[in-house]
Amino acid sequence: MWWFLIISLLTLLYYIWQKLGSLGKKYPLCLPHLPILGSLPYMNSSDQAHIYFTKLQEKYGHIYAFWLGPWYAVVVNQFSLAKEVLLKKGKDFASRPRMVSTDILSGSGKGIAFSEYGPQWRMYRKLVQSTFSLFKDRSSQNFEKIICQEANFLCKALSSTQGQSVDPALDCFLASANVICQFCFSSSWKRKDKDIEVMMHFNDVIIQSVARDSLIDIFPWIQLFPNKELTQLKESVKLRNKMMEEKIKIQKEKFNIDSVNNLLDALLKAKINNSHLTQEPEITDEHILMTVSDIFGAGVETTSSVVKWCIAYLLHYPQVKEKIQEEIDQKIGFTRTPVLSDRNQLLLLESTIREVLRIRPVAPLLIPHLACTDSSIGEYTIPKGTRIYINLWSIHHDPEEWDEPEKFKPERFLDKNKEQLITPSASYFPFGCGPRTCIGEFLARAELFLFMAWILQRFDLEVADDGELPSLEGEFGVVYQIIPFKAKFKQRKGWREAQLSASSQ
Ligand code: STR
Repeated sequence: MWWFLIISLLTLLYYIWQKLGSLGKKYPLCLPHLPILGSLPYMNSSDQAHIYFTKLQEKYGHIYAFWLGPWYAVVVNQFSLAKEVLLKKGKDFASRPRMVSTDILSGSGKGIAFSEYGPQWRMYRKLVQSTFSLFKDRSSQNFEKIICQEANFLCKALSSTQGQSVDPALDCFLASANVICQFCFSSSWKRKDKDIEVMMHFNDVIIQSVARDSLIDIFPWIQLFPNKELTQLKESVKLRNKMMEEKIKIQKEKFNIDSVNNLLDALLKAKINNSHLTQEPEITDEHILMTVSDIFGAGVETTSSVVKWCIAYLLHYPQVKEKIQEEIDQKIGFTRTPVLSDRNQLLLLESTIREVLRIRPVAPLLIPHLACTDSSIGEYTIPKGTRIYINLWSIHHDPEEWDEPEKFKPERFLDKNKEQLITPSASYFPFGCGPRTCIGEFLARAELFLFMAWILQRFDLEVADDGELPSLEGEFGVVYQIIPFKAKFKQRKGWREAQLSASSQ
């Protein structure tokens, strides 16, 4: 009897304390929820998450909350609120939730992409940023040179298909993998290396299972039971780590502290320099592995995926492709290959890439953020520990900001006279913004421009023999991947003739 009274009293006190604590505070509208399961029973939609979250705005407004099992989460669908989260109060929301899947991938929160906000994350990010400067303009190993070399291999591989229907995935993957591989390890793969296909496969598994709120990320105790998805993820991560460790081992043998040439060298040097400092964050072999693997994974998957989306859209809109080619013919012709400074000239190509990044953002929900302190968004209180989903998809498709957002219209990124690139709405940040903004944006933009310019100078893109256009509906994951498709890459007449006349001279 007594214990019953005491428990009731304590419950009542707790309830009153909670109520008092939230007095005067306003929380975002929340989806209905039950104990333990949270809002999950009310969220059974067949739509992909970013589309479902976009639709929920009609009922709940631009910002709303839900319970992902035991986790309180807030979805932000509007540019001005997202800017507050990412920029204005960037530091309040710069952490990442710990999840079973990301812990498996990142060795329990090491590396950069999925690690908590703090001195360790900052140090690794800075190390990567300073390594980028080794590849700037004047250096003998500058990015432009590396990308053009890979663009050349990519075009050679496409020409060897002799205009037959092929899936360009492997060649796009190889091209972006080799750019980032030279940045990380000063080495590259050959097309016939078996590793490439293996890597492409395990990357797909990782992308489809990491940070996408599968049940193991909501109820961690589920991992105590046999789980196929989890086993597959663990196997893929093991394979990835093995492959990266092999690369690291080879590069370590060549390491010379006085000649730092790539990311791994920079990390190894920092490890030696830090070893006698007790206050600096730790640099262990596992941290190095995870940092390099993050940069590698981020560099490969994102670029190759966008190149494929660009090809797919140009197959759907051949008139856009023709106009880009006219511009290439006029401004470059066939006597030389495209370089980065052509970006100021090939405005249609640039605007097409920008439009592809708008209409099919690489990461439609970014990577979930975590409030590291009590804070607010707009008029709403956000308690420490809240997961924040920025719905980039709805921000890029907001009808208040974009004219006919569902339509593919590259010219929206050009001024009236089509002479200058513009950003018609601020509601656009394909690479995120704030403290966690994409670290490789300039590299990605350079790769996208050069790969596409090289391809379109040489090839006409045609629909595969079966007449099927690529699906423009992708597969939801931490990267919004396109479903595999085939296309024909036919050498352009002008290019062929220019080659013949060059070889006869
Ligand atoms: C791809 C697969 C892999 O092997 C390793 C990683 C880790 C970094 C991830 C990357 C992934 C997917 C794309 C991410 C990137 C970090 C930043 C990038 C999520 C899972 C984006 O935000 C698009």
